Amino acid sequence: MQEVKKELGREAVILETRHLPGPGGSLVEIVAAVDYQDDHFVPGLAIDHFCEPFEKEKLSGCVPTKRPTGFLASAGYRELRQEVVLMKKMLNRLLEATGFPEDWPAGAVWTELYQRLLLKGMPEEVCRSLLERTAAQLSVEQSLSKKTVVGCLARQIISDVPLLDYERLGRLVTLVGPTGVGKTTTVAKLAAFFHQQKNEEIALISVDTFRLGATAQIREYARRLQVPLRVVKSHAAMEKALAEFSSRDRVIIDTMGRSHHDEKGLQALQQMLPASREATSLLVIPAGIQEDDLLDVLVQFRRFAYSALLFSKLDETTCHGMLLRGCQLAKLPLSFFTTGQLVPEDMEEASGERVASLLLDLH
Ligand SMILES: Nc1nc2c(ncn2[C@@H]2O[C@H](COP(=O)(O)OP(=O)(O)OP(=O)(O)O)[C@@H](O)[C@H]2O)c(=O)[nH]1
Ligand SMILES: [Mg+2]
Repeated sequence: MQEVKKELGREAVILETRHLPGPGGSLVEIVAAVDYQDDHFVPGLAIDHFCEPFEKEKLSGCVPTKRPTGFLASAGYRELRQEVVLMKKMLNRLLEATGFPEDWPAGAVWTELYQRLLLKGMPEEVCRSLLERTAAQLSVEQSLSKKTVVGCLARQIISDVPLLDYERLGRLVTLVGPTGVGKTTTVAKLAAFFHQQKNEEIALISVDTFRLGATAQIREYARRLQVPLRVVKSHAAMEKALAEFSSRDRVIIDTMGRSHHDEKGLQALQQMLPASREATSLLVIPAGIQEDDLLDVLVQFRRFAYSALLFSKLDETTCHGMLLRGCQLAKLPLSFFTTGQLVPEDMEEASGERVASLLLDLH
C-alpha cells in the first residue's frame, strides 16, 4: 500500500490483489486506482504484474500507456459528461412523477404506459413519439379503454420494428460484435436452425484463435452438431476454407470478440473476413446494452457492413427498449433473438410481436 501510494499519490487504493504462478516463483497482480484531482488528468486504472518479494521498479510501469488527451482527458469533460447523464436521468424521473405531456389524452392508462416504456429503457422522445402516434389513431372514447390503447400501441410498435427478409440472407453469414455477447453460442444455434428448419447443409468457419479456449468451444459445438469446421488465422486460410465449403448451402463464420474501442483489433479482424457479395454480417448486441454504448458499437462495427442486428441475452434484462431503439439508430432490421444459454433451443427469429410483448409486458 505504501509503495502504491508513493507511486500514485495519497488517494490511491488497491482494488484487487491476485497471486499468479509465474517464472521464477509466484507473481502478484495488483490493480490500483486513483481519482481525479483538481483539473489534472490522473490515470484511472493502473495494472501491473510484479514478482514477490515486491519489486519497486516494476510498479513504475503501471501507468497506462494509452491516455485520453486534450479536452477529453480533462476532469472538466468528465464532469460535464456526468452532469448531462445525471440531468437526463432527473428529467426522466420528473416526467415519470408528473405524468404525461398535456397534448395526450387524459387518463391513467396513458400515464401508466408512458412510465412503463420509460422503465423499459426507451428514450423519452421515442416513448413520446409512440404514444403520440397511437393517440392520433384513437377517438376520445377509445383512448379511455386500456385494452384498446394497449392493442393500438402494440400494433404501432410492431409496425416500427423492421425485420430481416431471410431470403436475402447471404450464403456466408458472419457474426461480429463486442466480446462475450454470445457470438459463438449463436453460431451453433444458427447452424442448428438452418439445418433443422431449412434443411440446409452447413459448414462453420472460426477466425477466433485469440481467446484462450475459443477453438475448443467452437470445435465442441461443431462435433455435437456434426458439421464441418475450419479454424483460420489469415485471409488466405479463409479463402481456402471458403473454397472447400463452396458446395455448402450455408457457411456460418464466427469471429473473435473485439472491444469497440480496440481499433487495431477491429482492423485486423476486418482483413480476415470475406468481402464476397454472398456474405451477410449480423451484429450481435446484448439486449441490456445502454443507449450510449449501443451507439458506440453501431459506429465502430460499421466497417463490417452488417446488414441486420441480432440481439442476444434477452433473458438477462427486463429493459428491452434497445431492441426497438437499436433498429431506429442503425436504420437496419432485426434478425434473431437469443434467449438463454441452451443450444440450439434458446434462439428465435426476431418479430415485432415479441418486441411489443416485451415492451408492454404482454405475457
Ligand atoms: N443468458 C444468456 N447467456 C448467453 C446467451 N447467449 C450466450 N450466452 C452465454 O454468454 C457467454 C458467452 O458466450 P459466447 O458465445 O462464448 O460469447 P462470444 O461473443 O463468442 O464471446 P467471445 O468470443 O469471447 O467474444 C456464455 O456463457 C454463453 O453461454 C443468451 O442468449 N442468454
Ligand atoms: Mg466467441
